[in-house]
Amino acid sequence: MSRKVSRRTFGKIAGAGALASTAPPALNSFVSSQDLRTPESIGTASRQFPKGFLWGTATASYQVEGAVKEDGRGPSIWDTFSHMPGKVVNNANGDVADDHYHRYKEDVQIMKSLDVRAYRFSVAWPRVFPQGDGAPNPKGLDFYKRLVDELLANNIQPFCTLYHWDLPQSLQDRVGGWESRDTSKAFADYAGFVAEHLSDRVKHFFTINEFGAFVELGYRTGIHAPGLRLPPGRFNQTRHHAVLGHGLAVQAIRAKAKPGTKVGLAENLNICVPVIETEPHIEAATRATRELNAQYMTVIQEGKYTDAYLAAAGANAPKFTPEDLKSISTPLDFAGINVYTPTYVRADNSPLGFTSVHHPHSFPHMASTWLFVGPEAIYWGPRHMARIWNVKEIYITENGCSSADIPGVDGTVDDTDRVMYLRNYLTQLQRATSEGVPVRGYFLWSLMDNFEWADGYTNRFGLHYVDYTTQKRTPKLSAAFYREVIARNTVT
Ligand code: GBH
Repeated sequence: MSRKVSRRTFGKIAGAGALASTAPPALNSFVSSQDLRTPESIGTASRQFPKGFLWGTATASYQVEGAVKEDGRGPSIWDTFSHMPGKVVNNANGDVADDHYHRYKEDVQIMKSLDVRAYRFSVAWPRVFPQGDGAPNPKGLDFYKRLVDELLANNIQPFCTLYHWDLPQSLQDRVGGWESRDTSKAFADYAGFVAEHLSDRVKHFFTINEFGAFVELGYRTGIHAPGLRLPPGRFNQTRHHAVLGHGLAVQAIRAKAKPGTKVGLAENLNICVPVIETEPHIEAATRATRELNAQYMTVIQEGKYTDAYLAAAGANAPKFTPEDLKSISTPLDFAGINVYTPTYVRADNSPLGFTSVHHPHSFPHMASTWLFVGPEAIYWGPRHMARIWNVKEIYITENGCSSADIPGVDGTVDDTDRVMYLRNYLTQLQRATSEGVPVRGYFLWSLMDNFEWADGYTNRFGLHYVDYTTQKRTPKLSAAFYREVIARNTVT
């Protein structure tokens, strides 16, 4: 006991300090202007977000809406896929999901209770064009008009995603989905049509959500709809058609929407984080970000595929024309990135000058095993976007996590791990904005628990717990946390 200070002794010393009229000298020498004994000293001005920072939440059509056969909606590839035995955990599907199609007014009220100022939702393409192309279905579009009106009446800005993976089944059947340029063109026509009819009330559109997920999982590994495992040549061509669809959609939206409408995308950028923040590793992470996003964000921003990607693909490289590249790289008004996990990168002497470092077995992750906790990703993601491609307006279009949420006897969910996750990511996001990285807003994934694709209903990402038998929504501890963040515009 001689040299170590026991906890109890330390408590006494600290208590004595708190009672004294001046702070202990040791603290004074580090902190000049703050009294650490007051609650006000926690969450100081240095943790503030810029004035007018837009706080929001996000969802996607198939994950929340349900009502899959209502008002003329056609089937999507996710209806088909989720009804195939063994594709989704517990053979779950989105037939009902959160029943948001009928409960959207209640859901706008739970947004209101968080005091979010923005909501990112997606339009189900097969509600608007049940066959993907051809005759539109006005009743399908009407749902989104009602939703948007409800949002605006509650002072919440609508941000509309046009493709969050629910491709009309008819396009898959008739032309092979994104394997065909016909789908790229049909997507542009649909996007233009929606923008024409919603841009009187929606000012921000995202074309496509996460090329890096739906193309890879749907057409290469087969874990997502349509469940294909294409050989490399056909697969690279599919990637190309997806970015082409994005570019053509940007042009169609510009042609049809009201002046002042802004258009961007929401990509799960492969975010390269330097293993140590020293110049060589930072430069390596910057090079890596271009190369590891070559098929999607890089070609969209630069109008060409990187030499390294084309060389590595060889005979399997996508076939394209110069006009394709021009369409793909049509300038955007803003970029959205979905931020979950980091890819750690270090500098080396290889031809490309970097290596990505695997997560060791002990690396912490959330309830979803892929969701490694790397808060620095939300600092480096926007920083790379601004530095590499000079993007002037950035949104975090998704960030959040799954947690093993189990309600207590009184129904509350104390998701302290989600609060920990969010606090750490927001701290890094604030670091970015404080350095002048132009991040304008943040959409937390998700407003409420929902259909988590191949994981069914097992992994919950919501700020609100959803009881799927009663459809009751209950705010979790993280909802109270997020409300405070918004109210104070600071990391709390
Ligand atoms: C986003 O994807 C989606 O946009 C959203 O719809 C989703 O609900 C949310 O995040 C949470 O997952 O099965 O091991 O191959 C995030 C990026 C990419 C993460 C694919 C899961 C599959 C891992 N996703 N990944 S694995």
